[in-house]
Amino acid sequence: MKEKIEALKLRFEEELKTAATEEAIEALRIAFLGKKGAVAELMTGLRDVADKREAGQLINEFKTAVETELSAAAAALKEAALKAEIRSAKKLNPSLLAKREFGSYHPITLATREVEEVFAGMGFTVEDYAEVVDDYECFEALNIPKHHPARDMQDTYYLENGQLLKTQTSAAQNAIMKKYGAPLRAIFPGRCFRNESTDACHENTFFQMEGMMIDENISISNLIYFMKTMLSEVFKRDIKVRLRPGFFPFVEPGFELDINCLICGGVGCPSCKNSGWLELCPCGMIHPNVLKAGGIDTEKYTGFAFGLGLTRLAMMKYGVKDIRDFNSGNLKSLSQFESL
Ligand code: FA5
Repeated sequence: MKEKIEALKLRFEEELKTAATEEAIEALRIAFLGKKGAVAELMTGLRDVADKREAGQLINEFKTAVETELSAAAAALKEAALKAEIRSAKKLNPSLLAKREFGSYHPITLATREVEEVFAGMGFTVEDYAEVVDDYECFEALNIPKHHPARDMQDTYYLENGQLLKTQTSAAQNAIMKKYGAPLRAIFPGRCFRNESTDACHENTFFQMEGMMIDENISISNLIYFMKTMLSEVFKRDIKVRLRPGFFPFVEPGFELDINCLICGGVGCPSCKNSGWLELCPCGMIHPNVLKAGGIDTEKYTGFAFGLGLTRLAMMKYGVKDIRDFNSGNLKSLSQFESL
């Protein structure tokens, strides 16, 4: 009996080494501990043994050892499977699943974040400002007194208390100058409103991103450098731009910065009003009256400002032909940006 048990022990150890699956372990359990298994056979063989007590003890010890080793092997197998599952779970991107269930970022949000990142990398702070402002902030502080013809270009929606929905992010310039003083580098994206008819490149509600840099010796070269850097970082390819004189009462000199229409490649289409160019980012050197209104010492400091048309930038970046699609709430067109 002793020899038989020793032989079975060896066989068990050998077979256990190769049992690499739950099924193999279960088969081993049946082969050794099952009703017709090796241990049951040993028990039957007890009849013919002289020292039944000692043999019975040996069989029990063997049975316990087999049970213990089998459950340890099963536990080790489970742990290995769990570890493998955790390893493969790393490759799972839970945000993608969430996106599929809950929607995705709006392309204007994506464009805004990208531009913010570019300017943050160049030391600009990102500011937030109200959508409802007063006449002083939106016009007077910007060198646009009452009845100035420049107001005609920016009709908006007025509240009964005289406040208005801001027509331009420039409306925050005065408050931000007063908040930080000079030197100053800030960008401030925001929603703007204009009471005007819409077409493929005009909306009554759209986004701009204003930028201001005020310091000693700031010149047009600084302005051109920052505009070029922003455009090349955002579009990540060569695009044609043109700078031409532009009139805004709050800058002197002022420029219109246009980009070649990326929808039609410059031949002309409804997205660029058939001109091949899209007005994207007017800019200029901040007018001394505006600096003074913001409490800046004009003897010491100069600065530039720009008003980037963020919604138009998103149009060009993502190839959206009609600006009105952005506010349409049309999930079919907006869901295209899910993977961006
Ligand atoms: C302004 O709003 C000035 N505040 C910009 C500025 C800031 C100039 C600082 C100088 C210094 P404008 O009205 O051109 O300028 O608008 C700026 C940009 O906003 C336009 O080039 C265009 O890209 C975008 N934009 C203007 N109106 C609309 C509209 N109705 N729909 C969509 N985008 C528009």
